Amino acid sequence: MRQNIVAGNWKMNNDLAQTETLITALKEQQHTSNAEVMIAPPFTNLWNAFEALRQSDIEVIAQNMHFAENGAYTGEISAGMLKSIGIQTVILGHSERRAYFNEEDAILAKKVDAALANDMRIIFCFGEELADRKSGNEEAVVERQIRKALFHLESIAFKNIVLAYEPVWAIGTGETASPEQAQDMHQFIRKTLSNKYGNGVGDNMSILYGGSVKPSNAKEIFSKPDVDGGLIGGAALNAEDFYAIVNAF
Ligand code: G2H
Repeated sequence: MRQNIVAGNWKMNNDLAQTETLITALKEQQHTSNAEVMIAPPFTNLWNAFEALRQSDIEVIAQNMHFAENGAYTGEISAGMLKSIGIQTVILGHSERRAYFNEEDAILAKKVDAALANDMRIIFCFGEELADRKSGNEEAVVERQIRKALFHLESIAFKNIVLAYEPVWAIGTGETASPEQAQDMHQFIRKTLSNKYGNGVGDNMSILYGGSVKPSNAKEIFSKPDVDGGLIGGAALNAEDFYAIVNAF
């Protein structure tokens, strides 16, 4: 079902001691909204974070995984490994994975299948680059990213998927899509899903916005009818800022 979600993507930040400090600060924050809260620390800190937050309402999630179950994939982590330490949700398709690690649509489709086969929930990220928006191709690019990685699935699979629209030009740049730009694209995404699978899938999909969300702009972005929350990078590294965003509904 559609729900409000705020997920903190720590990216490659925070060693073990820093993770413990940030989690202590997160636990001291008041949670006054109805948003589900998630944090995605680096792999090395997942188990400690999971243990530290076991009794809390913060879900610890992973930033990535490999599509294979196991085998000769040096440096990689499988869905089964994540599940074995209690991780239920994984971010897939982040633009940094696409840009720096050559994760193309076909690879992402395999990762999606592997996560679903392991009963994991997915936060699936996508979004256009600046050149796409400048040439008016943002909807075509987003439609293609969704179609190529997800449209081989049965509609039932979408129960375990959350979408995160992250325009690449707004990631870590300080530049944010305007609330209207986010709303327009989220509405388009919902319509794209409904056209393929029927209104049930489109209407029930949680669609997050990501890209330089901060305490000062979260409320306005989250107030848009088709925006169900955010995937937060930089501002998730500070507990007060993160909870200002969590509570911005
Ligand atoms: C987009 C976002 C989190 P930031 O990558 O996924 O990062 O909020 O730093 O733009």
